[in-house]
Amino acid sequence: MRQKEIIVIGGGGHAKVVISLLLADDNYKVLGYTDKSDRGPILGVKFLGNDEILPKLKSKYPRLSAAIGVGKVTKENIRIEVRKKILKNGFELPVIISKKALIHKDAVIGEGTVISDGAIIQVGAKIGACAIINTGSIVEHDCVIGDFVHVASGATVSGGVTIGKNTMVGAGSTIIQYKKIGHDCLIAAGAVVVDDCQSNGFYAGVPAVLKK
Ligand code: JB2
Repeated sequence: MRQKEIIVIGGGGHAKVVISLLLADDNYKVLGYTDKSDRGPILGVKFLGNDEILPKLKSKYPRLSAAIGVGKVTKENIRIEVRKKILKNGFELPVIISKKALIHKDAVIGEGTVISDGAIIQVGAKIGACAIINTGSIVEHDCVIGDFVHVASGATVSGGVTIGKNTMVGAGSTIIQYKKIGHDCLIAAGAVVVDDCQSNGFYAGVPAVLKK
């Protein structure tokens, strides 16, 4: 079997997880990672240089893919800029799914989305592009999750929930069924969301309330 060559953009905590998922997948050969500076080998994967090296890599490996290895979702979501760099340089942006995740066959997952170990994606769920469905989180039936959303480790998104683009669902939080969460929201770790959430809002607590 011919392995697909891939690089990871970013060399921090999320990149380490993405690299571990790729190393566990025989379909991929990880050539290295880029970052602003050398962070040393990550699980044996070498530093290639900063992102200025991307055009050179593309000409050397015309079928090269890239994975977004930057995880933070802030107001200025750097993942959006990293995606632009990847597409501008003509790299493919594959979906990366842990072999230890459970994905229903009818779920739809957009390009560049990363699904980590132990995540469960249920029937009818639709996940946009470049999202992170992190370790041990649950996206229940018929949820619609926007581009660049990060469902952090251990969060539960109950059935029929919709989440707008760029929203961060904090670690261990719960959103009850059929609620509508806007874009660019921050749901704090451990929050329990029982009402709809407006775009750009920061919600925390049990039950979660809008914070000023
Ligand atoms: O444009 C970029 C760029 N911007 C930041 N290109 C490249 N190639 N690299 C970039 N970086 C690099 O991403 C930074 O220089 C830094 O080395 C790395 C981010 O590392 P950090 O560990 O700070 O964050 P992270 O986003 O990898 O991980 C966070 O988010 C994950 C989802 C952590 O909070 C993790 O604990 C969390 N699981």
